[in-house]
Amino acid sequence: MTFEDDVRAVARQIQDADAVTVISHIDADGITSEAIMMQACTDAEIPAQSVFVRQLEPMTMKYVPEDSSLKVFIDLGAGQQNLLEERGMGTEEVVIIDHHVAQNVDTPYLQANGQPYGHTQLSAAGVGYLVAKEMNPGHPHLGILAQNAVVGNVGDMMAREHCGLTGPAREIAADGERAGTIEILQKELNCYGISTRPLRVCLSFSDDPFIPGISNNEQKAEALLRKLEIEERTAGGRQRVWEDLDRNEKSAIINGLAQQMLATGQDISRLLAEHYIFPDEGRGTPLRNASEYATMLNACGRWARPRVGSDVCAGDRAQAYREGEQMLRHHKRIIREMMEYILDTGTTVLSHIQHIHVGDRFPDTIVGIGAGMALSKLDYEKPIMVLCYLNDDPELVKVSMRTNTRMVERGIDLQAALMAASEEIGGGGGGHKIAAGAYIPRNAEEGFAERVNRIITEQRR
Ligand SMILES: [Mn+2]
Repeated sequence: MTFEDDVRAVARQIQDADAVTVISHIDADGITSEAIMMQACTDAEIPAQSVFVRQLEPMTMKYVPEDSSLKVFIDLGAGQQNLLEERGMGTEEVVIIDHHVAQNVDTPYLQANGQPYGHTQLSAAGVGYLVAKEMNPGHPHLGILAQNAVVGNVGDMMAREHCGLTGPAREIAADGERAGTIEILQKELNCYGISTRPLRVCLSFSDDPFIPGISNNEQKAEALLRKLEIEERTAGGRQRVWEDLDRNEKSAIINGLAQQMLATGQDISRLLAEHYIFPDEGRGTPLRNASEYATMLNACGRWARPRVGSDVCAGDRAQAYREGEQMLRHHKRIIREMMEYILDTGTTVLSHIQHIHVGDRFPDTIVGIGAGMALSKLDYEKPIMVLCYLNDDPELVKVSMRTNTRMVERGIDLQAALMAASEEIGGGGGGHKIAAGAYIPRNAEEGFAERVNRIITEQRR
């Protein structure tokens, strides 16, 4: 079997279903995945409904209806097949579209997953797109679905490692380009917020790559723009964004940044990246490019309104779009408040990490993002650990850790550190080298930071 065979088999099983239930996850990849599958079912005239869950676990299995519909698990399921087995679900009742590591179980559930075939930079929305394309040849909505798929992939950091999408995910972007719904900008500055962030903010927030003298320093970013004689405002007084700049202005800034990096011996290989623009969206709006679009969807999901995001993906630019914008503003405000709280309160600094406990001041769903933002203003060599209480579980403490690419290059692996430290005390953790989280019992909170500090000390090269 090849990956293409799996995609085809999954598409056939969905096409043969009398009714479908899509079960998906609440982040940008999950929301776009759901939107793609729902559109694919509508176009194939299959009655479909959907369910969003924060995670697929014993507690949330109750949201999966016990009816005769085909259950399409997307962006989840591969690693939780035991739960499907325990529920007594047969192969005729389930398909899985995922990109997470698959569990080995006795029931051979049909699955489309690029991961075992080496497509490691293809998220669930990407696989869902391939299934949708297979279900409806000459698909009327392929251009929009390609957009959704690119947002899901970018939201799941599939463009990060190689400064752009690769493999099948890149081909999906090219499908969108052919359909006229995506514009691929090559060799642009590798930064976030090219459609909405004022220039100096956009430059000073970049930390991958880290630009000495510019990253974390808005005044210096402003000084560079002044030196290069680049206007920060339009004639009408509006703050300009990266997308407003012309070719010459862009190259002047890129050259200026490259010089600054080379002067301090930095590697400039990550200075440029590919961006994915949606030309039908208004300039200056958060849906104008894939990464900012993904932020809006994440905001909807994290504040328990994934359906608002899903409606935006399906094309609603009225009610749902307004609500999405509100969620985004709220999301950014609370994250900023959390960052200010961390900076005002100060972290407890150990030899190799820094930590802070925010109690129940902020929802656990944004603590990791706030931690990352705060770290950009703190000693970057010491990964930050933020602990918080969960309002729905008094027994547990959530731990979020963030570091940056420079420290990962020096051997830091937060996932390994948190997994080792939390498993010793009956907790559990996961994530990536650069960002990881764990849940630990509340009575093991004391001394946990010191435990992680010891592990991180050993990792440092
Ligand atoms: Mn995903």
